[in-house]
Amino acid sequence: MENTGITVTEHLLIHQKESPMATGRFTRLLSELIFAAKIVSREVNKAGLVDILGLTGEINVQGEEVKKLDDYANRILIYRMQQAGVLCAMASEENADIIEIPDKYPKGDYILVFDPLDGSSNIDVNVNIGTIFSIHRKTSDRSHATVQDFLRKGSEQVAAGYFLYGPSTMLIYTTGNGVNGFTLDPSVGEFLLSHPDIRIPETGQCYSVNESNYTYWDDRVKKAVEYFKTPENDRGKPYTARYIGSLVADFHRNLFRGGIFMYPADNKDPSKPRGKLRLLCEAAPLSFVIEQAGGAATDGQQRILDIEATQLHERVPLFIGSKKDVEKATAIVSGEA
Ligand code: P6P
Repeated sequence: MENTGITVTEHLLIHQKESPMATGRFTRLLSELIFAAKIVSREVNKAGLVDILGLTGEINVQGEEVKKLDDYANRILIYRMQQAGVLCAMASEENADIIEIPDKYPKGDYILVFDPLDGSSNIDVNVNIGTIFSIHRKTSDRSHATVQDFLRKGSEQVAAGYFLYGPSTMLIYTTGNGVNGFTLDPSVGEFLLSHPDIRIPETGQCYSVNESNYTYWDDRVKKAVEYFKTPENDRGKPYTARYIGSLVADFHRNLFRGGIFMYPADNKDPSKPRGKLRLLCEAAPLSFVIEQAGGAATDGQQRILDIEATQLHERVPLFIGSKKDVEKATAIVSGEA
């Protein structure tokens, strides 16, 4: 059993030989992400005390009202990461275009995509929210990164994970050698290894989906959701319904308890025929984590990590969680069962 209580840096050093990713430059990238997350965590934890819960009055590229904490988290991440000297460019769920690294800062060959504060609609009701991140290496020989450098398959990610701001602040991430969980100890300001080698149960006990979209689903999606609601399934009893409405929180619970999260395609909003969730900054990083933990993730037809993005803010249906549950849902949605 790995010795819990070590810091992220110590953990990276111990596993240096196993993970080609654990280079000094990657360690610097992760350290800067951690620094930014500590600042965001501090602000989230006092969000109820200062006038930061209101709206900025601005609208982001997704057409969603930007809450001050969203905007704050986005600015902190961009500021910290642009001066880290390890990125050639980054992209945020809050920004329409890629974010170049100013010439005054040194550059590296990592590419970072992030959702600065996912679950933002829950900020002012004090529900868990999170920061999701995805890391690629630039492979093109272009002198400057372009959006083309971001339009990759999720299987090419070199690392991915999320920070969860809840009763405790956690970091869950993978570099392709399993998944480890670290919990922030505010008294020392360090993320300490608390959940080594996380594995998701092969089948779960809960299903997570926003059933208010029922009338907008096609018949196969309705049949797949029904499978989890009735005793006519491989468990012989209904799964428990659990839906927080904050992707990171729902994902994190299912990662430890087992189960399936679904955000299917729906015809609710003609501008979002493939559902609401974004491929590059939500589905792909969480799919890397779930597969490394022994789970699975599809868009109802194919493996999320096999999908090559065609645009920066591409949306994708998402079925993610316990391997057997995702396989069953995918078989039904794709018409194979
Ligand atoms: P709905 C939050 O805004 C978010 O992007 C995810 O965190 C969450 O899973 C989803 O939207 C909830 O969407 O349509 O069920 O409210």
